Amino acid sequence: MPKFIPKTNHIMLRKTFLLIFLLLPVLVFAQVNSQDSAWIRENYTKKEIYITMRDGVKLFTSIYIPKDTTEKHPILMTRTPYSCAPYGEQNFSARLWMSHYRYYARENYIFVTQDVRGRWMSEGEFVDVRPFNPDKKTIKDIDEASDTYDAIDWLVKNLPYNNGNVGVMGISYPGFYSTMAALSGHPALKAVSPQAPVTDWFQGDDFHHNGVFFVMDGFSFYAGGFGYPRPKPTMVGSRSNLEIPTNDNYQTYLQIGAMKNFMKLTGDSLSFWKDLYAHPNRDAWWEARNPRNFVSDVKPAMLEVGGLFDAEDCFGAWNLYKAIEKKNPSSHFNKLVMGPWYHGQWASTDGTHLGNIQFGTNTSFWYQNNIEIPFFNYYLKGKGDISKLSEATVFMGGENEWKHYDQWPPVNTQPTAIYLDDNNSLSWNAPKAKYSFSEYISDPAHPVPYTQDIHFYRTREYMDDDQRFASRRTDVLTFQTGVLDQDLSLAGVITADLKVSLSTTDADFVVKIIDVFPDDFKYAGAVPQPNRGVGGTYPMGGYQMLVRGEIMRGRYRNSFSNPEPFKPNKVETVKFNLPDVSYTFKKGHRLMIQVQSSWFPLADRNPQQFVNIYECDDKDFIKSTIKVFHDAVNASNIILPVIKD
Ligand code: PG9
Repeated sequence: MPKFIPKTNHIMLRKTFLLIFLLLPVLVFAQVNSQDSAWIRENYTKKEIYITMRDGVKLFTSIYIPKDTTEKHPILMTRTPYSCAPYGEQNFSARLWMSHYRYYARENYIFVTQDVRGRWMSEGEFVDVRPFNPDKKTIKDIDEASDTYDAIDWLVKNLPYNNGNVGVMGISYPGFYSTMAALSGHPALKAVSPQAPVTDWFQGDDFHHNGVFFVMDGFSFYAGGFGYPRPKPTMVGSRSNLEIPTNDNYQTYLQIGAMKNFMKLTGDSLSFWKDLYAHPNRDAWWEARNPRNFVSDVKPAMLEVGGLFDAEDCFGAWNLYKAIEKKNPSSHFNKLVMGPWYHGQWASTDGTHLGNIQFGTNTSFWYQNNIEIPFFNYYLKGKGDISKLSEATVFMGGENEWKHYDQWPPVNTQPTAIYLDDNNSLSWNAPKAKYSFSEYISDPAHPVPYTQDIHFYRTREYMDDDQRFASRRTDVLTFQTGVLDQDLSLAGVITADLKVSLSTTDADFVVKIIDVFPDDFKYAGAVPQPNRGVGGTYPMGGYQMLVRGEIMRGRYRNSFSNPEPFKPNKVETVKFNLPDVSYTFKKGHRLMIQVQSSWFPLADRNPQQFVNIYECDDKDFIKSTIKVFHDAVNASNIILPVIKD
């Protein structure tokens, strides 16, 4: 007779199995790691040196060298503002065995990490996103490209057993330094991979999207420590002495209030923070810090990599690739890889999901082993064949498949308008009503949250989070199609073309592209949902998945350099781009568009008056009644990059 297990134990049993299911990979990974760690320590030595730049400034450089002297080895370098740590020639970086670097180690790469000028143990003065100087005349004319040139020159001339080939790779801010490396012009530099590269901090990376300040990321990063002066080389990072309550960042940032209050908190010590306040509009200062202006005549092979759900530098990956593609001959090797990743996830161990959304396979491992490592092996070791790598390798969400294109956007993509219409609907045909609009009151005292949960920090998962919390707000407009009778695949940039009027003289506009799952949707099999606890499940039926969101400061509707006030109650066009997407709305799903005028505290609040947002007072924040028109005369629409078979 089968022994019946009491019901309560069934639950315990299920949780135990799930715990093992979740922990097993960790246990296996830990075992692999200890083997890799031991192997690397046995087969590598570490050197710490100063390399002297052309102007005499010395940059601290950490070098891991294979003990193998039977052949010459390639050099893979990262230049970083985030430190070469751990310092000390006996202390090895865990990245060598915790990340996919362990595969490069098995190929006997020489690893070089360098503290950029003015950071950590390097000498000199740090300048945020130091402008590239295309007209360097004397040894005093330096930039990050010349520092890279000087570093590479020393390495290939002085490192024993190097094969004379150098690659540079970096994620995020190190991605910016990778782009600058590509402009160095050193003949030994054969391959560069800017990954989620900081590219344009006004237009779409980290600090601003379309001129809207991303206050939570910016303040926590700069006031959290990065922005403080570093008077002399140090192994100890600068820390903030600000005591900011962070148990609920929506409440915290709302209570701090106007941007001028943040400046009071930071005081006079954060020079770049003051620069941001001094350049509220797109100007020459911002153009000088936009590498896209300088990426012509790029010599190394380029591999731009980014995450479709990257909350920090999704813009940089897409748009650096496009700029290099546009400014260099078609024969130049410049390829793009965009996966279903958060910021840097492609260099981690798990590319299977983000938040509640599953991607079916370990996309990070696939990318590492099929694209990045073969790319550097080909150009730095002359090993393998990279010719079969497509121009653009882009993961198609919704279908959960990698797609391989000869160009980006794909040749069969057709910009197609979908129109906001009456009854909260979306239509492929222009509205017929003579006069129709939807309206809401945007109240800066009660801004629309960017996520439904309470958090200490900005989450990664907001990029594909459930938007049902927003749909329920009266200050969020929601429009959706009927149930799709066939798949709808989008690949490329999305353009919002809104016809609006305000009762005030300025406002922001957020447009969100959302996949509405069927009410009976659920993922097959047990799936890890770490943000819902072990064995926790989230109601995926009816899930409103954020596919892409973007914000636009209305004052810049005609020019990012010359902002203009709205005339109250006059209908005007607010047209702006959302970063590229690669997503299929499956048959049985719906396409939803949400429109709102705040996204807090991701983005700073607009006082909704034409005032200097960096100087205005809390009392200047006022409500605005916003009308979004959808009629035959003023037909708000979203231009979608539809793949036509
Ligand atoms: N792109 C990230 C960042 C840089 C600077 C400020 C805020 C974020 C990063 O380098 O991780």
